Amino acid sequence: MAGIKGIGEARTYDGSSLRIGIVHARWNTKIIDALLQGTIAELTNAGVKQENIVIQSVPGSYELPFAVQRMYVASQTQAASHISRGGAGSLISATADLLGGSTSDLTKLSKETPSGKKDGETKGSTAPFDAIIAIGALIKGSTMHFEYISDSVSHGLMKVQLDLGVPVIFGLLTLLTEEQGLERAGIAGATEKEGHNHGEDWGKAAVELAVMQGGWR
Ligand code: DLZ
Repeated sequence: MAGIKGIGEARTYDGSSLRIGIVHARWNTKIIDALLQGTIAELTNAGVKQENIVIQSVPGSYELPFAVQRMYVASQTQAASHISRGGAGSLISATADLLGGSTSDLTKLSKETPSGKKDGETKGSTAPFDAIIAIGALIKGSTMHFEYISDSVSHGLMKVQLDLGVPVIFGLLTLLTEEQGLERAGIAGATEKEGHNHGEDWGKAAVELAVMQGGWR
């Protein structure tokens, strides 16, 4: 019998014209790396082109809402300046500038594509993101940090998506133990129980929301 959890039978959505951002925390790297892999696998499975997946890392989950906000605004600014200048700029440096960091942390999975998308063409590297996925793993410790960070990040991500009008996928695991995280990242935990990689659900949710959003515009 199928489990009761998960996103259920999802329709298949074509992600081939989408541009998706991923912002992930670096705390609890083993869990994060597996979640990231699952997310990317599902995005590419849905047809999102590798060059249209842009990944940014931040130190911890607390930084996620700000980074998501900056990343989206940078992509909008980049798109606008591309239109006014009539040439391709670099979203990578625009985002890094807005985040106050260097470009070295901003991973681009492939080469830039030509911008100025027409119907049916590949989306270019200067288009605004259609959805952004925020990924983090918070593990409860002996102080109150877990409660404060979980609460503020959840509210922050909701606020960002409603303020900016772009889907932000909630990829924050709020865990009581590391083992819970390993299971939810699809890695065998201490009990050797294979879990389900929640990153796959987040990839699917991003494509679904991004495609739906196209219809609402
Ligand atoms: C400080 C902290 C702690 C204790 N635990 C975690 C965690 O389990 N997962 C996570 O993503 N981040 C953690 N952090 C770091 C905070 O999110 C944040 O990066 C710092 O407080 C700096 O703002």
